[in-house]
Amino acid sequence: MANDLEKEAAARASLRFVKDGQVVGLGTGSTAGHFIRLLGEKVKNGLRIRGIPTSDRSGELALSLGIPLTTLDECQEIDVTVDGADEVDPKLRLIKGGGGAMLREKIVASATRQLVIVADSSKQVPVLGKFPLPVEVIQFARALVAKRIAALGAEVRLRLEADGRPFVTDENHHILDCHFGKILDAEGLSRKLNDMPGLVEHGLFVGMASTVLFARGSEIVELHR
Ligand code: A5P
Repeated sequence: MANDLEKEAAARASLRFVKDGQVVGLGTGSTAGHFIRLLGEKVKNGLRIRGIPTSDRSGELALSLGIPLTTLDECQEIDVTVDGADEVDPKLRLIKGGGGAMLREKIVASATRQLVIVADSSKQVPVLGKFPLPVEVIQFARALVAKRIAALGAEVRLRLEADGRPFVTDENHHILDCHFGKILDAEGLSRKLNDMPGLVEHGLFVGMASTVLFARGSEIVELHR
């Protein structure tokens, strides 16, 4: 619960990065959900923006709040995106994808001028890797990719739903949660993963976040890259 209050506080602090007339990337997860709800209030009060959601569920939430949406087909330049993260290191490198949306999240982040990450204090880490790295794979290639990632030293687990069936992403792929332990070379690991055929995307976001807003109790800590 304390974490949820921090998540909401961080989301509230990010509102000042959103300006009238902008195209806004809408992240996914509980912290981004707070942001979308708060943004919905601003839209009701007259703020004119268009949102690009990073998941079906964020899109549905935004529409339910009256936030107008656009798509990457219509608009390839996003002014600002506000999204959550599972871990953030001191160089603002991230692990994302705990909610399974990192493929669209990374695409939207790559088209964004300013990526603002909002997070509770538990997400701030000295080194990435305690949180298992989510990797999205084409179902056909799942076992092969799992074997190749295991050869890099990770313990690899297929993400499952509560009923035991594989979790399926918005793009109809599966997710492998990869326990690497401390990731000391995030850039190098990112490159190795990017080179694996059948691997669609992974949750290492390197050099993408421009600002991170951590809430620690009622205080907001702001970091810039
Ligand atoms: C969604 O795929 C993720 O990248 C989320 O941004 C991340 O898991 C953080 O989620 P919470 O805000 O729910 O902690």
